[in-house]
This record gives sequence, C-alpha cells and structure tokens, in this order.
Amino acid sequence: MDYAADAQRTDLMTITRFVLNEQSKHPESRGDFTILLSHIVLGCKFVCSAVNKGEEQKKLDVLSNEVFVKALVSSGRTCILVSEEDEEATFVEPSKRGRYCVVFDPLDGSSNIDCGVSIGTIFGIYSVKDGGEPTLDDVLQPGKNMVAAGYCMYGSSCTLVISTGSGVNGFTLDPSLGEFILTHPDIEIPKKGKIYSVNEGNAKNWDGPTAKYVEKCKFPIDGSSSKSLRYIGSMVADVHRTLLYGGIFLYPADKKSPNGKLRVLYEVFPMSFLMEQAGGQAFTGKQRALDMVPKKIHERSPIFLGSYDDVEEIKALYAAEENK
Ligand code: AFP
Repeated sequence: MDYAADAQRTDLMTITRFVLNEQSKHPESRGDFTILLSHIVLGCKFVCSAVNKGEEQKKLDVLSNEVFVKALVSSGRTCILVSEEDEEATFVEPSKRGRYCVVFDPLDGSSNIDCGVSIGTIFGIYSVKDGGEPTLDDVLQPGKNMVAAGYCMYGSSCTLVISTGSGVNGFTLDPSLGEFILTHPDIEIPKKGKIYSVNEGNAKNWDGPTAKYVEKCKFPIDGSSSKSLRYIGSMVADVHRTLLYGGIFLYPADKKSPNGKLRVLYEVFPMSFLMEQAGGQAFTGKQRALDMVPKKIHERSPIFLGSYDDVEEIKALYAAEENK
C-alpha cells in the first residue's frame, strides 16, 4: 500500500481550509474575508448545478445574478456590488454592510450556454476606502488595489481559480462532497507559450501593432515555430487555458470598438490580477492593465494578457509605434 499517496488523498484541502490557513498568517484578520468567500463559493455551486441541468441562457443569466447578489448581501461583509447584469451599482443597506466591494460577471460567455461550451463567473474584491459613506469611488479603484480576484469555470469540471495576492491556486468541485478541493496549487504560467488566442474575424479593423503581432505568431521571422490559434470566445475558458498552458489572450481595440469589448472592472482587472500573480503580464496597449483607474463601472478596455515573454513582444510593438 502506498501510505504517502493515501495520506495526500485523504488530507483534503478544501477552499475554506485553505483560506483559513492564509488568514492565520494575519493575526489582525477577523475572518470577514473567509465568510465573504464562502458566500461566493455558494453562488458558484448554484450556477454550476444550474448549468449542468441545462437551463436556457436567458434564465441562467438572470438566475445567476440574483443568486450572487443575494449571497453577497446576506454575507453581511459587502457594501457595494457591481454586476455586469445591473446597470447601476448596488449599495448594501447599512444594517447588512461590511467592508468589501465585489465586482463580478455572474455568467461570462453566456452566449455559449446553449451549445455546451465552458462559461464562468469572474469576480474581483476591493476593500472599501476608510471612513464615511461608501461611494462609487470605492469601486473605481485601479485593479492593483484588489485584495482578491478569481473565476469559476463551468466546464467538463467545475474549477475555481483564485488569488488573494500571494500566488494563484485552483480548486475543483468534488460533486460527491460538495466541496472545492485544491487540485492546482501555486499555478505559474509558462514564461513563453505556443498559443495565441484572439477573434481574428475582427482583423480588418485592428491597429498596426496588433496586426503585426498576430502576423508574427503565424509567420515568425526569427526562425521559431508558428504559434497555434485557440479561441473559444468565452473569456474564462480562454484565460484558463492560457494560465495553464501559456501563450497570449488578446482582445484588442479596433476601428469599430476603440476601447475593445471587455469590461475593466469584472473582466480585465480580475484576469490581469491572476496573470500577474501567476508570473505573467497584462497590458492594455498603453499601460499595465492593473494601473488603469476606471471612470465608469461598466468601462471597457483593450487587453493583452498571458505569458511574460509573449506580452513583452506586444509591448515592444506598441512602444515602437509610439516612437515613430
Ligand atoms: P458573451 O457573454 O456575450 O458570450 O460575451 C463573452 C465575452 O464577454 C468574453 O467572455 C469573450 O472573451 C468575448 O466576449 C468574446 O467576444 P467575441 O465574440 O467578440 O470574440
């Protein structure tokens, strides 16, 4: 009998246990974050179950949003919520308020639901700025101020990937236990990848540096092999693959959409936070993505994120364009 392997298999590191371990490193911590996270996990389990039952898109979008809003408010640890589904931010009533702001897309990639492609929930968490009534400024903070970010992917398995600012860890839902178990400890993105991921249907409207970069992926001039193209059209699935296998995910600006398509607060920031925490980079075409200061809650930004060296290349092309 392999006692060592069995010991590992039976010593289950659930997401709650993992976060409590992290919490014990901060003696001042009161456990609020652990409580908040357990409510996010509940929302993820609900959506996972609804997706598996094959609910139709419209219903699932609305249901997922309702479940997350209710779970977050009832945690008693939030004060402002920004959801992709709601035009306005939700200010939690004073009796239920806590010190966290949560920005989230309850069901990203939902146009893929009806054909069974992987979709996901994306979230980012800020601490409310000190003192006074919470205001929109509490969520209009640069991404680098997030205290945690993550996503849950509803695919062949249900995987929750999270960073609280010291590395990235992945947990897989064990349906028989109803628990997320640590399956991907300390995720590090490969320094350079062999895959690029972009909607090439928009190529005719791209700017020079993006067009040049994608051309180089297909026809490298330095003798290296061409990169493979993989594009699902569901950010969580495309970013998850990029995180595990390396490479680059691009949603650039184009002539029709000068700010790209993806939303800063609940798509660009959380995924950029995870990429940096895993050793990669995230760039907007102008600056480090996490340095942006959003002016509106549903603002969009172009984004290039992934392996360190691959993002370096696109940064060099934009720098060269600027110095022309
Ligand atoms: P939907 O939620 O409408 O399916 O959009 C998904 C998404 O916001 C993101 O998950 C994808 O990366 C991106 O849009 C795909 O956009 P294109 O269809 O323009 O490639």
